[in-house]
Amino acid sequence: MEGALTARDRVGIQDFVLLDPYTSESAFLTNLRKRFNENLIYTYIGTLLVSVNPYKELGIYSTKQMDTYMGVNFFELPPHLFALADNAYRTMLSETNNHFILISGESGAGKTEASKKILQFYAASCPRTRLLDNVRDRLLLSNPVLEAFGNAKTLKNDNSSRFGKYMDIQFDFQGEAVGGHILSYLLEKSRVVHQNHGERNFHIFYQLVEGGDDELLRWLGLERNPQHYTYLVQGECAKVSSINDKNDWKTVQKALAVIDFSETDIESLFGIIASVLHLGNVRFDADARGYATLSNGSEVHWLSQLLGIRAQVLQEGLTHRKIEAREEQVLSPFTIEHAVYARDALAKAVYGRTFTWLVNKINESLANKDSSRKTVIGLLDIYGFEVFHVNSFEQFCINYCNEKLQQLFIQLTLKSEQEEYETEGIEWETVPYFNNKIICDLVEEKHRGIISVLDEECLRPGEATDLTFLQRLEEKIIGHPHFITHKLADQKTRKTLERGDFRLLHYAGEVTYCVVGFLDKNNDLLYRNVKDVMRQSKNFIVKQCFPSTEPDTKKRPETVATQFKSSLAGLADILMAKEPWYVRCLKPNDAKQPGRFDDVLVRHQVKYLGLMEHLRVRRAGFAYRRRFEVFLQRYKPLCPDTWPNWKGPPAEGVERLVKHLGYAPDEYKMGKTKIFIRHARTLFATEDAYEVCKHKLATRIQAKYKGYR
Ligand code: AD9
Ligand code: MG
Repeated sequence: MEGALTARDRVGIQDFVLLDPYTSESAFLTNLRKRFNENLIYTYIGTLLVSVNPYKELGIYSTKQMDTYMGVNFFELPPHLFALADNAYRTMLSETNNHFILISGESGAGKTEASKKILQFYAASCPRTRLLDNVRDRLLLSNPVLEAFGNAKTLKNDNSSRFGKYMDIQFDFQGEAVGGHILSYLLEKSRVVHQNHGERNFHIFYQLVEGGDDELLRWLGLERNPQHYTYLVQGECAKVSSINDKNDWKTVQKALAVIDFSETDIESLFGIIASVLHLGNVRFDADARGYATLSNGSEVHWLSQLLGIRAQVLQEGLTHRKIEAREEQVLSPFTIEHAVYARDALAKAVYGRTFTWLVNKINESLANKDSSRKTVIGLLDIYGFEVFHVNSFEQFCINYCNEKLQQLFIQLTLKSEQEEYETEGIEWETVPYFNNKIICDLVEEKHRGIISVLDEECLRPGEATDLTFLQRLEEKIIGHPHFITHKLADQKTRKTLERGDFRLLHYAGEVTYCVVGFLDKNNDLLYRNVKDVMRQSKNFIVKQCFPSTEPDTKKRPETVATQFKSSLAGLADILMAKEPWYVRCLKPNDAKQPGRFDDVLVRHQVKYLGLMEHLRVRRAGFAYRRRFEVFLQRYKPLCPDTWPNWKGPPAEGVERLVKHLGYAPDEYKMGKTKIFIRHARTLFATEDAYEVCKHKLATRIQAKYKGYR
């Protein structure tokens, strides 16, 4: 029909590799927008999946959809998260190796949703034995529990992850999910005691107050009103229309029961959550000498009750500090300011340690008791890049983490891919890209990096302040193209920078950090006698979180940033040892609304995520590569020359094999040790042929045996 739109005009193309012209950012954006308007949120770049958050239910994750995608080759169906998950799963099974799925994108782009859908897909897809159904449930139900304790409403996302999560799903050789293991990264503890306007504390507090039954609240000494609690009202948005705290409470209760939480665990857990709320309501007055005393005893009464610590001991711990003077210990009273600080530090410590306990407890329940070898698929879902009006130490850590993941992506795709062509002697025209290593170094380099400078300042208690930290940065990092302060800025930039700020030009954009609180948050100190007080607790979990054997080191514990830096390095090692799959999530608008595709916003993300460069490398390069021996071993039944055994050099065998299969000369290249195949679909066609052939072989063998019987 003349004038009618073709389907391709309307819904765009499914794989950017086929985009024409493939170097045009506008064409890329147009394709994304077309598809988004048709509710087609997924598009491939080869085997990488680009996803745009629809901000509405699309009905594309049903069990029927899961069935549709199970066991089907990648390009046979429209792009979908399930296709990627299924392919990772089947490759893991056929090659018996480990994989991971890196889900990235900025805050609110849809990472956590994607990771949940993938987990649901695995839970539904692998073969079922009744015995292991429980593992499946536990894997699935660990999510609502961790989200309740580790997610919160921020200005960017009503369910923002405030911790990083890496989860290994373990499969046995039949492809059955047999266990899992979670690693968590740096929880944003400061949220327990402070929330910015328009943000909330962690979901669990509101769930308990809204959803806990009357008897439970009475037992915990809580009011059914979040407004009553200082720690819950600072953001002035205790109620959020998109969140149903009551229902979520029920889900968490059910989940805890499935993940083996005993009654004692649960009682202790909610005893702690309630204690944190009571702690937040502890007020201080000044006595005649100006020292802090408790305004009233009722909160301490409840704390004493719930934590199983004598009220007198608690009271002393909240208003005094123990100082060691020569041989003896002296109690030194706090000023009000100190007392507030110590109270908040305690609340953060108790919550943070309880979160760690929770992750350990879930891991116990997910642990696979069978020690036989397993293969894993790791799912990485961390906090996305975020920029607020005021950014502090927390954003610095979160954005640094995103910087590291971008670096990993670059290393695994753009850099190593191009280097491999070189070492294998494949002709190749280099694709330039922005390498953010320079920013990672700026943050983490020994002696000169921001973390090192911060740590050094933390070593000068009493002398150093947040502002001296800024001065040191200015002295040490002068001239770095990604670092600006008021002093170092040109006339124009200076106008937009406060004196107490520094600005980093991250891969994903500029962020201005306010240094206030950096030293304190990096030190994360808890007065020793407060720890001593907690050690007396009879609460089952607190006892484990503050063990009496905890080394009371004279040595300084590692700072928060340094610990985070090492745990991220550990994560990179874990990932580097596995085969990668990528989901790049994009946020279509800042209003969290369906049907709105903001060109400027999406273009910015396409740019900084390096999607155009990735497409260029994919287009000009090869989707698959296999060592000659591996390729030959698998596909040798497909060619009479190589079956049953090829005695000559492997490269020659591979050459015979692909010629026999009719590969076009342009479709593959022979490197020094590997064959390179241009399009994934060619390999999938070969894989299909192999499946057919395997089936025929099996039938022939069966027939032969029948003859013997
Ligand atoms: V953060 O870095 O943790 O702050 P995420 O994890 O990237 O962020 P999240 O997955 O939580 O974002 O998605 C934000 C919201 O977008 C969700 O709560 C959903 O309301 C919405 N969303 C995301 N993905 C989808 C989807 N595939 N379908 C429908 C979605 N809604
Ligand atoms: Mg998230």
